[in-house]
Amino acid sequence: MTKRYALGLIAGLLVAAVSARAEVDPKSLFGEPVALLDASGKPVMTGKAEGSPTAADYDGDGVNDLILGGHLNMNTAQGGIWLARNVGTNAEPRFDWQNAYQVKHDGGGGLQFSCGCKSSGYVPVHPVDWNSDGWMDLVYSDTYTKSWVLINDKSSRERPVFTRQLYFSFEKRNHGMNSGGGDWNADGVPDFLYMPFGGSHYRLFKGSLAPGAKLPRYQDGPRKNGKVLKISGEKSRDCAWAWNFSGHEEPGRIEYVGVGDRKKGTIDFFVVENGAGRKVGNLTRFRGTFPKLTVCDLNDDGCMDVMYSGGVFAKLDITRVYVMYGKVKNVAGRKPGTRPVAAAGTAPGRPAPAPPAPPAPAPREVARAGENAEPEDEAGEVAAIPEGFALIHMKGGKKVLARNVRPCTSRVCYTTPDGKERSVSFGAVVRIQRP
Ligand SMILES: [Ca+2]
Ligand SMILES: [Ca+2]
Ligand SMILES: [Ca+2]
Ligand SMILES: [Ca+2]
Repeated sequence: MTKRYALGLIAGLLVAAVSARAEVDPKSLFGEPVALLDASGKPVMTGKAEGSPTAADYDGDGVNDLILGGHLNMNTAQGGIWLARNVGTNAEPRFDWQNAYQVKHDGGGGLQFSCGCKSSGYVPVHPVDWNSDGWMDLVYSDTYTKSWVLINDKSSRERPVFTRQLYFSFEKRNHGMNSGGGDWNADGVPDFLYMPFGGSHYRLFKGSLAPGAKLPRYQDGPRKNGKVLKISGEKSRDCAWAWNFSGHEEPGRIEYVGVGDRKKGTIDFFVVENGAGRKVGNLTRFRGTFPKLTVCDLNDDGCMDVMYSGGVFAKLDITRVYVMYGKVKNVAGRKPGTRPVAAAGTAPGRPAPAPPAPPAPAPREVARAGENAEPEDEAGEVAAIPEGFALIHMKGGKKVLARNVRPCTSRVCYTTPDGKERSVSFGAVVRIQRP
């Protein structure tokens, strides 16, 4: 073998190795779809056509709750937004859909609006903190006329009432103006993606995170403030949510999860490289038509997850809500007052690239033997909840300090500070407060 030939061979192998690494196997990034469960352990069936799910901790108990935009039922063009508390844990969520709260606004009426027609209007919802006051606000779209911001009036954590203000008006009212979200500019902060005219182009409203804020806000309207993202080739036209899913994103590369074929219900993985888009592969298929998806870290394990639901004119059974838990650590830890840490060689705010990891067991609340717990004082108030513990607020005002709080056969089980195993019915728990 000549020296020149050997060098050429090595160079060729290196190129092949780099190319092989650049191509992601989308299915390796996520677990199999899991149907979300209700408080009794049965799959949540929303009964809301074209349900668009996401999650955030709206009541501030440290556990992510379910947020769903959709139609009032399976055969109407009227839309609304519902909140369902997570009465389980982040690792083992149970959503109290039976007592889902329909979002109210401006004086207390249930928010209800036309979202176009019965079969194609949907209500994407984004949890935000628009005014950085620590209370969850919402951004939503009615698909056909406008996007709106709902500002939390801070009257109730559990049953919030919002004041509605215009985000921006759409350019026409005779087209389905779709939308998506996630991080499109590689700064680690979710953005709002406007996909007008059935996704004919993408317009980006950048997200920002105030110091100490847990939820972002987006760049202000009007519509023309959004920057057009030029993407040639294949792209999702219904719903597109970007993130550094593989942990390997480089400058000029965007990974996103989108609805591929809405009638077949396919949810696919796409990559944009220097403005050229392509579908890398299929992730899953929703059983009904018109699925809608979002990305969020539902189980709060630092790996971005994909949530989806959908269905119209169909049996309730179709309206389940699914999550595909992410397997790659790609969400920077955000504690109050901190920002995602920029790693060397990555864009600001990006977590350090990490190779796809094997599925890790979902994080559990670890019981720490011998840890001193703050006792309840006479007034029933606990000054500070020690790390690893939660405060269970019971009906009637009783509060119990507990660790290892988890759902178990339609009850809430927990361990007392002195190590005793106890349980209480879901119905007796008002909320679970974490430090
Ligand atoms: Ca919560
Ligand atoms: Ca707020
Ligand atoms: Ca961003
Ligand atoms: Ca996750």
